[in-house]
Amino acid sequence: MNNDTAGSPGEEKESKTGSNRPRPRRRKPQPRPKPDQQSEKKSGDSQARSQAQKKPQQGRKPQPRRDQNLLSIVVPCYNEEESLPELALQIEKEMDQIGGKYEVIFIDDGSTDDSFGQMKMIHRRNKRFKAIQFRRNNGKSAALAIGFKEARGNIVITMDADLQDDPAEIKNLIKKIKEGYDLVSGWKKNRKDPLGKTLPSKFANFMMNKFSGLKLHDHNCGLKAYRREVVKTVKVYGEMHRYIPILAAAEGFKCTEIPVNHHARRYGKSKYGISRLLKGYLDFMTVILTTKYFKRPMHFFGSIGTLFVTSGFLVNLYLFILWLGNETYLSNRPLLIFGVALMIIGVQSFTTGLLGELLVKNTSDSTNYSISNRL
Ligand SMILES: Nc1nc2c(ncn2[C@@H]2O[C@H](COP(=O)(O)OP(=O)(O)O)[C@@H](O)[C@H]2O)c(=O)[nH]1
Ligand SMILES: [Mg+2]
Repeated sequence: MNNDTAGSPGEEKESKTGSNRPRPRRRKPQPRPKPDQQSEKKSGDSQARSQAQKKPQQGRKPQPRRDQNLLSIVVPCYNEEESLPELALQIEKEMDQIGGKYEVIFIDDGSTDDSFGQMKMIHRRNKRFKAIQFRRNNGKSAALAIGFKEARGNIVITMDADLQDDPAEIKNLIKKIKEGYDLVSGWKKNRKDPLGKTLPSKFANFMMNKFSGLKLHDHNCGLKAYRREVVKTVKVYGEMHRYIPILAAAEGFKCTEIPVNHHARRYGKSKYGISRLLKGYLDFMTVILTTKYFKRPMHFFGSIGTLFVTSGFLVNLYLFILWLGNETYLSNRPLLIFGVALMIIGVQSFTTGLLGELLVKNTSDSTNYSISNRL
């Protein structure tokens, strides 16, 4: 309860009658604070009380407020203690040149080195730098998801913490966003990474271009710029950070890319090895299937089912004709099992599609389309 109950109906009446009794001290009536401003305006013991009430929910913050003129820079970080101080200096220098308000949100994803200690020092020096620390390592997607949730700016930049991305590119990304794009991805045209990284990456980009419908040279560049709506719409989890442009394009956002400067890793080592490739592949399948067929599973499972059932039927028809002509005993033909198996798999795929359709029809989510404007 707020102590600032200025202008309550009882008090109003008394002052109007002009009685001689000493007037109770009144404060100037103040406009009722908006719900999200309330916490800032409370004072004195009311604040203490509200803090005491909040205690069990420590760490839970109200939704961050939007700031039209703010640029948010989200930096996921895992064991990058050596790079952080220099990265902060580079960002500060760049932002001083660009001008305007900005915030940097570091997400320390359960680092086992002193990354968070470095973030603390940077924060002490410059309060525009904020840091969130996960208790354990949750992965880059989780870190980005929290960064996106916390970001208050109208434009959100993401960049790696390892000094491989160049903050000098921020202005170019913003320029492109202002041309009317919702997402601008960096393209490490002259990538300074070993062949063991660049080759799998080339293959992954080829597959993504082939199957997703969105053509980019470098889907998985850490350096990107987003219009706020994109980061508040696209759901990033698992290892989905690689596919944000595809997910955004599937929602109807306008995506493009610009070539960006890339540096060789100076400190520490790369966190992405072969083991993450498999996860990436599985997430890729999920992205393709959900973005293309989420609202119409029958189109996917139904067509596979139909293909299988038809092939099985043709195989068995062929055997049947031979059998009619007394040319073969069916017990001698393994092809029969193949034909029957094809038909069974086909029917199963078909019914899976049907079940999927029923689920889509019955979930409240089935009309959850991303809307850009209303009049
Ligand atoms: N939050 C989070 N960030 C990570 C994780 N692994 C890597 N990163 C960050 O993602 C960025 C790119 O990682 P890096 O190892 O350099 O990948 P590479 O550039 O493809 O070799 C760096 O800023 C890392 O600190 C992780 O598990 N969680
Ligand atoms: Mg890197």
